[in-house]
Amino acid sequence: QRIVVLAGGIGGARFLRGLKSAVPGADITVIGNTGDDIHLFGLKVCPDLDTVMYTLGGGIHEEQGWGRAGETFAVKEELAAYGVGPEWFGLGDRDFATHIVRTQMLGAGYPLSAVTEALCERWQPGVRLLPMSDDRVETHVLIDDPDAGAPSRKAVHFQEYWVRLRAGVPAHAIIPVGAEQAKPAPGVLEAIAAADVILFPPSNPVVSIGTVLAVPGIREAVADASAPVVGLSPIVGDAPVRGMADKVLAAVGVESTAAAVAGHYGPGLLDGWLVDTVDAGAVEKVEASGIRCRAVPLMMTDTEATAAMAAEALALAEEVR
Ligand code: GDP
Ligand code: FO1
Ligand code: CA
Repeated sequence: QRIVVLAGGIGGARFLRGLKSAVPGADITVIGNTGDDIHLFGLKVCPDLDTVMYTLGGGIHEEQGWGRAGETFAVKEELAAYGVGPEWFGLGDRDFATHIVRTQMLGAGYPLSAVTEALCERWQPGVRLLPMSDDRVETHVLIDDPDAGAPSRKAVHFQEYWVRLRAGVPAHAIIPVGAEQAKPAPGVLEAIAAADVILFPPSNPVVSIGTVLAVPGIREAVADASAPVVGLSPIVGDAPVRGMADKVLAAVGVESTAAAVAGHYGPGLLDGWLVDTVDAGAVEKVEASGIRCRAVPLMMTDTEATAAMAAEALALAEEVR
């Protein structure tokens, strides 16, 4: 069974762990969001690709959900001693090595997809991990500029909005800079076309899955694929389980409800949608829009619970096939 999963970081990675456990023999291709990528200290950091790679490869800091287990921060402290920032982004020593290897290979001319494959040789995530694109795409967030004299707005990198500002200021727009010119990475469109099932894990619908779909050709390929497309709601009880999905959904004019997120993807893209049991009231509304919907437990408390979610998603895919 060929399964294609469009994924962000923590939500995507945890879901993939459950999916692997639910269908051990499956051939899984992950199309990872690279809009969160940021250049720091001359290095290219790919948070979502790394979160998937470390989570499936056994290197993740489990409680935190991102970064390495057993991490130390000597390099960060030394940089701070030189007064070289930004200090708000926590790069650990172990993690730094990943970014050094990546940047070195990119500098030698390898595309990000080849670099990701090389990094995965070490981590053996058990899935084929593809960046959505080899081209640079950077998600920016439009916020109020408090330093300007007259009321005005400025765009900041998504990581600055999320990590430095903790999504504590209004987001007026989400801009995937470079997406329009980006091409899908080698293998992305082929994997979508050849898939038996396409899944949208409980990832951020705007800055993770939305950014992947913003690469020209990917949304069209998913819509045209012969495989059923089934998503799992990242919104439970009208709020994100973690993160800032409510803030970025508001920025694109979408309510933070499981039904509204399904409507945002639309029946042109989704054949099936899973909502949490607390949102069972949304099922009728989603089905009225032409998307098959079921209410099942959607909290990824452990691998077993997550595997059950993945099994429900695959069962719904069979139903709509
Ligand atoms: P990020 O890149 O680290 O933000 O990770 P993703 O974009 O892949 O996933 C983030 C989304 O996953 C957030 O909107 C969360 O609400 C959602 N999420 C996290 N844990 C859970 C969970 O246990 N259940 C559900 N349904 N959603 C979750
Ligand atoms: N998230 C934080 O909240 N604070 C950090 O300092 C931070 C550092 C970091 C370093 C490497 C990495 O791969 C991820 C990191 N993250 C950090 C997580 C990341 O910013 C977010 O989880 C996602 O990009 C949000 O989608
Ligand atoms: Ca992310």
